[in-house]
Amino acid sequence: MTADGFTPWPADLAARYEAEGYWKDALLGDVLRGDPSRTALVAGSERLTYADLDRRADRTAAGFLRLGVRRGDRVVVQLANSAGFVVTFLALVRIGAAPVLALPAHRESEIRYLCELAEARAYVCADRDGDFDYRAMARTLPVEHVVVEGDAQEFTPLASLDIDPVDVPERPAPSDIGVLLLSGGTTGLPKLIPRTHRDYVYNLEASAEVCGFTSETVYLVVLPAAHNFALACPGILGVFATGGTVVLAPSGSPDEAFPLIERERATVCAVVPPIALLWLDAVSWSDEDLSSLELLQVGGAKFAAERAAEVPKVLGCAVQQVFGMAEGLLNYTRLDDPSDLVEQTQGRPLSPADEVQVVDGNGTPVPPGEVGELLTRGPYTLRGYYRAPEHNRRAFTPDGFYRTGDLVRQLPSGHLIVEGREKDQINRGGDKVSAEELENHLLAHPAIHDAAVVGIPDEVMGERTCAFLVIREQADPPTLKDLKDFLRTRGLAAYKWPDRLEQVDTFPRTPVGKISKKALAATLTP
Ligand code: J2J
Repeated sequence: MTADGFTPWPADLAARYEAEGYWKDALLGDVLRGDPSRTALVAGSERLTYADLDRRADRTAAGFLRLGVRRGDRVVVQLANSAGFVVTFLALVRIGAAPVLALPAHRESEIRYLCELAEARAYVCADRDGDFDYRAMARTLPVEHVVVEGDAQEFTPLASLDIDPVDVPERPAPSDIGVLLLSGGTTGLPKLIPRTHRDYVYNLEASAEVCGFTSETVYLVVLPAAHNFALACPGILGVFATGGTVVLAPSGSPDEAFPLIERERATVCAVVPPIALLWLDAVSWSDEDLSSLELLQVGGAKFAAERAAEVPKVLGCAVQQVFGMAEGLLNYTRLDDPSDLVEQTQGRPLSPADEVQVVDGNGTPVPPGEVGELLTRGPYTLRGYYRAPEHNRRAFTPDGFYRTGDLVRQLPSGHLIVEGREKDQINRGGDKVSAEELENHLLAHPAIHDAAVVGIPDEVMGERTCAFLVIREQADPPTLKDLKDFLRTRGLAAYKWPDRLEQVDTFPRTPVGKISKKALAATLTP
């Protein structure tokens, strides 16, 4: 690991990725490749051409430079799906400062930690999210500069960074960290994923090619733009690199998304399974014209084969399953795959240079077609989390394969079927909850002696979060509402709060004395 917390690829592999053309001298700031006069971005009432967006990015880059943000700095960015997000992202990567992409749902517990871990030079946020005031939180954060999109109060308005462009003093190198993505997490604290300019450019360009993106593509963003899927798989950046149009929606709710599909003639959208299910239902009661839709990408959590088969019939567009991870490896079903592979698998690796192994508990490859843990390395998969040397020793094999914690089997065609998970994480409709992170917060409650968090099956969300609690003697057991209030006060993002509580006297143990979460989960099934 180098001093800046980044684990590089070994020299021989790096040389190979360069020689074979996966890594080019490419920078994230140069992805705006559309015709200058064409529409690049539609956000609320704003419509920006490629020329407009290019200019806005350069101007805001100048504003960040004036603030003192420089190449090699980190800036925590927490913005909703707005033009401000896109402009801020492009401005920062152009000056070589890495955006740390937080989700709008994150709260003080996550944001403070990210600011500290990344030693962020600045924090960029919206003014509010419903009842929640980001500015009030910002007042307590250990950062030099707070930049606010909207009503900035005492802070720097994002709009004030829009100043005359200047020459960038020090352009980033393609091998620099371009962006820091958030990991779904399996540990007590969130982890950051360093993505270099050149590996992320390869990620988005190769994805755009596999997904058939062209200058005619109109891509509707309904997931948070800060999420890897919506940002670069192929996402917003993949659209920019191929000259199409990005349309930002505030959410995946049919009330908001369907009118935008009709008005903008959207051709592609990426969703998580609960949104796909909602859309399959909503078609019957909504009267918008969705006929422009050509492709629905579904990923983030397992999408059932039966529902995948319904998409073309009900929504009139092709479906693509995407099994991706912010850590790197992306699996896509291909546009010309036979329907059984599209419906029943989660796709195959994007790159010919992706290496995958399916292994048993000893790290030995299982026979072809059998279930095991997925390990991977390749030209766009991280070699280490940012500033996390101890965790990295567990999360990677000695030869640099990332242990995904996903249980899969691989078909002779290379397609993967996700069969389960080994990692201690709940996948709540695509939102990832680290059991350990939630348990640590629960253990801070005065009435709670011990806590174990497990996922329970749910038809819509795939899984929901159940917290098993051992209550201290003589303490009053908290209700679910009490606990949610407690976790809100602790500044934990709401999607990580438990959906259900179960009080127990003791936890079942495995033969080696660890809490048996399997046995706990089994107590809930009839
Ligand atoms: C089952 N599990 C899946 C799928 C992800 C595209 C799509 C998704 C993500 C993402 C992403 C799954 N079926 N189709 O970054 O670019 C679970 C796995 C995986 C974890 C990664 C993208 N698609 N998963 O979901 O970093 O457990 O990325 O390891 O949020 O989601 O989560 P995340």
